[in-house]
Amino acid sequence: MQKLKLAIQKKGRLSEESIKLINECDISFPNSSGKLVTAAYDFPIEILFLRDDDIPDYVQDGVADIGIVGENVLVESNKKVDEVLKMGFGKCRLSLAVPRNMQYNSINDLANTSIATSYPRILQNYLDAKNVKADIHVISGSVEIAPSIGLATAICDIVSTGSTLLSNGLKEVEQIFQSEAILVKHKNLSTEKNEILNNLLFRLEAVKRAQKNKYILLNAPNESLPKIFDLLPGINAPTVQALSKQGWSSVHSVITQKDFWEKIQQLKEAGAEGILVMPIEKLIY
Ligand code: PRT
Ligand code: ZN
Repeated sequence: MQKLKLAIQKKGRLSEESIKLINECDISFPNSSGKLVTAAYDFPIEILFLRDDDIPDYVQDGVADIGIVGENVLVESNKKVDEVLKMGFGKCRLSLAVPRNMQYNSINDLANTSIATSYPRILQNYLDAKNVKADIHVISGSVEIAPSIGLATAICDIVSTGSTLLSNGLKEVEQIFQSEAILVKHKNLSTEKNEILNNLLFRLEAVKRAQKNKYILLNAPNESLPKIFDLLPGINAPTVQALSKQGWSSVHSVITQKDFWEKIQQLKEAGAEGILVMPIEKLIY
């Protein structure tokens, strides 16, 4: 039987979350430290541990069938692969930043300056779209020190919390690209491999959906139920069971993580008591 080859980052910001998500799909593999490739025990998949920059290339060439990589790396690489699923982690942005004391009103202020970056392609596309000509200085690491050593006027780099910019005396002036980890696939997978991928996607989606929702149990007097039902659209109508306490019911439902605290408050105000909230492991529609 064929195995689907999945490339993930060997060591770095996406490694832990990638492995965690695979494990949550009930796919386990031996401790991988130091290995380039390992096979899962309980799913027809092989995991390749690579540098993130190599993943788009490997997937394009079919050395790996699928891969998890940052959209920033993928777009910069310009490799031909299909995007399958946004993973919901590794979120960051690619931004332009300048020294804090520089007057900055618009991107036109960067015309004819030099900008240091590890993302020349994305930056060039952005500058072209804005009709700004600047000299792009490609460096592979520690981009944030370029202005202070006189290498460039501005930088274009990944920002997450902004603390790296702050501690280097820089300010973020334009966000040019939003990124998160994404699952990509080789353009021509065999039917058999596509089938394995679909099984994996079914699991991944159930896990991701579960992470976005919570299971909720509450008690309420029967006269409050109509108001409570209005607050609980859920995936199905909520389950209602009579309590031994006369005139009271227990309600079970699923609510989204997004507006969770607001909903709990509203449920309380509507008469709910003894609200119990639990994580969901898998959620399948
Ligand atoms: O060794 P390998 O080549 O595999 O790893 P790498 O060092 O190239 O990549 P790594 O592990 O640093 O990042 C992998 C991916 O994580 C990136 O391609 C992004 O898609 C994503 N990601 C998410 C980030 C960040 N957040 C991030 N904060 N990548 C880098 N950073 C760096 C950024 O370059 C800057 O130096 O963190 C600094 C800024 O962070 P803040 O929080 O100070 O703003
Ligand atoms: Zn890298």
